[in-house]
Amino acid sequence: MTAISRNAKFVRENVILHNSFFENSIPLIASENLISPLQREMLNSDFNGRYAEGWPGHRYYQGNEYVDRVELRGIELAKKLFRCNFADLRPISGTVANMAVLFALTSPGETITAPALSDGAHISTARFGAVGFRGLNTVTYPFDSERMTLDIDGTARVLREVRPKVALFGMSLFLFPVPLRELADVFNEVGCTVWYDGAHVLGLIAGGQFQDPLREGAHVISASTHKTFPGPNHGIVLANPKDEEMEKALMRGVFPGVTSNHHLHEMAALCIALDEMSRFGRSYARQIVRNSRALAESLYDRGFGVLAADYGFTASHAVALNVAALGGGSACAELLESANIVVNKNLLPGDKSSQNPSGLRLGTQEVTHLGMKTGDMEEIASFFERLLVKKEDPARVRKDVISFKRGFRKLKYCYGEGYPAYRFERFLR
Ligand code: DSN
Repeated sequence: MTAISRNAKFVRENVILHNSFFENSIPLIASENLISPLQREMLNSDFNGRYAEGWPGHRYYQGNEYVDRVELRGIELAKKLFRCNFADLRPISGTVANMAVLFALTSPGETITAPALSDGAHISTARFGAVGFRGLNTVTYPFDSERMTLDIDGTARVLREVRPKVALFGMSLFLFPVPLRELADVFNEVGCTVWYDGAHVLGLIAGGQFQDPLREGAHVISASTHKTFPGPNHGIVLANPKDEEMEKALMRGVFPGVTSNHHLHEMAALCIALDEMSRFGRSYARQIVRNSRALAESLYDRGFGVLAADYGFTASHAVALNVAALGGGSACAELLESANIVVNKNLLPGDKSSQNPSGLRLGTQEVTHLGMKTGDMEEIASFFERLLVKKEDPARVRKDVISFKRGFRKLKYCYGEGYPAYRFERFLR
């Protein structure tokens, strides 16, 4: 048998080191998560190497009998879980889902309305992101940075002034629901299609612990499927289309608009995730929100500048900290990483530099997936205090982080509960 090359060994060793780093770390990036053992099986299957362009039953390739069965079942699961008439499991990421919606619902040269990047919107809403790629202009909504949500009157004014064909909502720093209900009359008056980027909060929506956009005025949700929704790295479009034309446009937007093949192994894993969330989603999402509130409170009690303090800190998986006085987002994130706590620096309203913003964004969806409860958030907050406020030696804090994390290496809220979350399966010696 041919021996494994040095390059191949190098790659594998570094992937194993990465696994081990996360096994010994506290993961608090608000856009990440772990997947269940059954989903891993799907990722490892022959679906990985196959093509299935088109809609199930109307493919351009042979060999898709079982792929079609799986995808059709997944579409049904998604429609049931999110109570909608249309689901497309083919977008290969959240940004690709966004591009598909743009392709379907807009034409170059038009103007859409969207939240501003500096207020926590996703890069695909920016001129240098997918919106610009589609050749669109954007008018942004005013933001209430005390409440960390859209300024309702200002947003209504923008909608009335611009009268966009498409109004986009949804954030990457997503602390509170979008005031869709409050704006519903304006949507009707303007006649716009309401599009909700639900990537960050998809698992909370599935678990009934956040807002329910499709019941509150949104026509379309685009999302990635690996944040609070603990599925594979993939995307999804969900909708109650206004008419058949819109449904067809959404389908065409995904294929042939912005995808060719749709990564069938991920699609199969997504089907499992949809089923798992219909069983475990409610308790998982409930615990995520409890944990983020507990984390925010513990950090606030230790003197941290937790945003939206007068408004309950958060109603989602995310917590935002202003750490400008502690050296800024960049320096604080690096210091935390040196003690095996993984977060990201984040723009806060008013920030200009994305390289050195004043914020940190934290998310509790992954630690919750590993079984942490509100009491464990106290422990995490104390690590933050020791590092960032008391300036304790990161090596000492790191030792305690590793020992704390030993109790949280197994998955919860999925089939095969208790499965080792960081298991690396070697096929070759
Ligand atoms: N950039 C991701 C995030 O961290 O929010 C979303 O795509």
